Amino acid sequence: MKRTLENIEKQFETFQILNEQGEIVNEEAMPDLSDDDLKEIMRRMVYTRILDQRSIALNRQGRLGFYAPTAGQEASQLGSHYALEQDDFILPGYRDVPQLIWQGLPLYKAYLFSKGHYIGNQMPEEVKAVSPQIIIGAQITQAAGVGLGFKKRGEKTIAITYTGDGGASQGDFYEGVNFAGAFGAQTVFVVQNNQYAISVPSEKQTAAQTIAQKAVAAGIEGIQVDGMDVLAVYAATKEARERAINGEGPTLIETLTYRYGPHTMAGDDPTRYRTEDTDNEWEQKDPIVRFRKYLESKDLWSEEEENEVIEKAKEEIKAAIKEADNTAKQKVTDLMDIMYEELPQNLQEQREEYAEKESK
Ligand SMILES: Cc1ncc(C[n+]2csc(CCOP(=O)(O)OP(=O)(O)O)c2C)c(N)n1
Repeated sequence: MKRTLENIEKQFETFQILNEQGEIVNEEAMPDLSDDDLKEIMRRMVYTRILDQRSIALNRQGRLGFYAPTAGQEASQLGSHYALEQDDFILPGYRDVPQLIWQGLPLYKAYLFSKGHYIGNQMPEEVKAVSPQIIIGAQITQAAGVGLGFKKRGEKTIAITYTGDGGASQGDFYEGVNFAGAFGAQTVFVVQNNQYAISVPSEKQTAAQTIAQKAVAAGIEGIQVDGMDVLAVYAATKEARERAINGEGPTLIETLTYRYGPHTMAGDDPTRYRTEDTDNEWEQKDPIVRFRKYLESKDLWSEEEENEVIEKAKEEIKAAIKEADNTAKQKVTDLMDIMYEELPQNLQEQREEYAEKESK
């Protein structure tokens, strides 16, 4: 029995294409991406790093509400998202706002979500996604269902869901991957293993050496990827997507990554559970630094281009927070109206009362 487990664990080696020095170390796995694609991926990662820095500052100024920092996870988030097609459907967690932005969610709406405004939870029709899930793991079972729906309708689209190592410790995770495997759902499960569920390290959450190997018990394919390597994350997701739409079943992708900042801006202090050495070790693996080195070696990137992205991000962020600030405050009657198509009698009476108060 011990040998069986050891044999399984040995097979889950970390998939990498671009090493920390920005060199291609796995030529045959290199995805087919044009120079324009490579540059676009870099633009998105740089933009997202700025978005994170500005969002943290806006939160500290009291202009945003709930915010979960993303720096360090750009390759996991945006490499996987870049492998999607227009109609693929995202079921994100609270840290996955960047994927929603690149899926087409207007930034001011992301900011309204942060402020707890109902408009921030209303996805525009063309944005194939639900709003970020706060209940850990709940999106995993939903993604299995959405992926099964696509299969039943014969659509060549997938559902992709994101969670963390903590999410992979929840019962919903096991139900979701098992169900998806049993029914051949067109779903890709991405677990961004950023090493901690708030303060609990992943090794305290599971005896398994990898999260990827949990695919084995569900009878689906699983892969552990260097989550700081945007090319590896892209290639793994692309392949998982192809397999899903070709009737070859769902895939579990574990990306090894790190969040540089606190868990959220609501008072978490990472110095209480992480050492500076660990932080430094992970910062050496930075996804943007290594991708920049790679692009520069191919003469595809310059400081000037990077500064252009930074300026554009800053301007768009400024406009978005202004628009969010200028959005009318939500009222009690708004909440009633968005919850019900037809109000029950007792709420109808209350609605009238509130409408009266709100009109003053
Ligand atoms: C069902 C449930 N239990 C507990 C919580 C409180 N909680 C919020 S975030 C979190 C940790 C999640 O960690 P992980 O899935 O690794 O994601 P990360 O925050 O690292 O991205 C917990 C336990 C919750 N939101 N939902």
